[in-house]
Amino acid sequence: MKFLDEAKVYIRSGNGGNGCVSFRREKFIEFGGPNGGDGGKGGDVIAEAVYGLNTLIDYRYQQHFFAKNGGAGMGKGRHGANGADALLKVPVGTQIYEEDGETLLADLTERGQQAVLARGGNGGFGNAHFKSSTNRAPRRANPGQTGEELTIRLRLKLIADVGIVGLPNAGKSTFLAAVSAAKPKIADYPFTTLQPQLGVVGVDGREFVLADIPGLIEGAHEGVGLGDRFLGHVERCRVLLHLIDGTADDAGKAYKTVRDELSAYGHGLSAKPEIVILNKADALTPQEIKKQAGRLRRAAEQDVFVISAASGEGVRDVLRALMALIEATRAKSEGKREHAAWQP
Ligand SMILES: Nc1nc2c(ncn2[C@@H]2O[C@H](COP(=O)(O)OP(=O)(O)OP(=O)(O)O)[C@@H](O)[C@H]2O)c(=O)[nH]1
Ligand SMILES: [Mg+2]
Repeated sequence: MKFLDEAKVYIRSGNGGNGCVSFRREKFIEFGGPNGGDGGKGGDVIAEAVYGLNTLIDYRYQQHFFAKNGGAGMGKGRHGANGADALLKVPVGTQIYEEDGETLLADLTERGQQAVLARGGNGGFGNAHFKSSTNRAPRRANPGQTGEELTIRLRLKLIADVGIVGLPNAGKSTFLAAVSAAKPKIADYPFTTLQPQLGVVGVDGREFVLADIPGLIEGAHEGVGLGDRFLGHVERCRVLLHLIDGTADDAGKAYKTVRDELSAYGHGLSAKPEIVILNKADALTPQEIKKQAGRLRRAAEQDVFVISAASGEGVRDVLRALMALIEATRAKSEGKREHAAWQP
């Protein structure tokens, strides 16, 4: 399936049906009175987060979504039919913005969550509605209200527990392939990965979702390389997995380059808990490992893992550490939620 994380869509809700002007006409019944029914309500345009989608590619092919108009009211007090809603199914993690791309209309982060993007117009009142003691034969009815029409932008921000960041060629995709069933493209040239990839990782009977995003290089926040637009997918991750190529000249420098890009991007990325990994240990001598790990430890100011994504050496320990961190942050955010709910 092709990946697409931004889409522009035109939506229009249904117009309300017109009210009806009509009078009761029956043999032997004089002054039958008004009996024009109300118009039906126009359909809404609704977005719903559904399970099993991880791209907005469908919105490249269909970009117009119109809800149905309400039916007109009729004689004998009959109400017009309500117009059918138009439903936009989007992946969990989709944000919906106004046309400007900045005003957030809805953020669908949970499965089944819905948002009404455009409300259908109400139906007009039929003349039965306007009868009163002084006007017993009203000849007026309201027209239905018109629906809303707008352009919206959908932006998908994947919801993964862990986001892998690093320079190109650090072995991010190799790591994803080693720990999950995902089959990302792996090659020894930079920018092999052009789109985020997801994988589900099982460890000790529990699972988490891992996202591999395209490599970052110096100046990514200014658009160098593939830029930093894919960092949006890491915004919602609980934990960062920072992979550094052990065969690089200076692992500490490589680490700092990516950290600088994360801070320049902002959105709280640099404050996320991070696990730092020296990769490609199989291609290094023990002395080189020591030297590079030392540089990395000093740059990151924390302990580092030494692994080989290619041979799988050390990978299990990393997964365990990730799982523990994820659970710690989950507990924390649940605690926070409870606390927030408790406040009056
Ligand atoms: N020797 C060795 N090579 C590795 C290891 N991990 C990855 N590589 C190699 O490094 C190269 C880059 O690997 P990728 O997984 O494509 O790197 P990436 O970080 O996803 O790169 P981009 O997608 O371009 O950002 C490939 O040729 C891999 O075979 C490792 O543990 N040991
Ligand atoms: Mg890759």
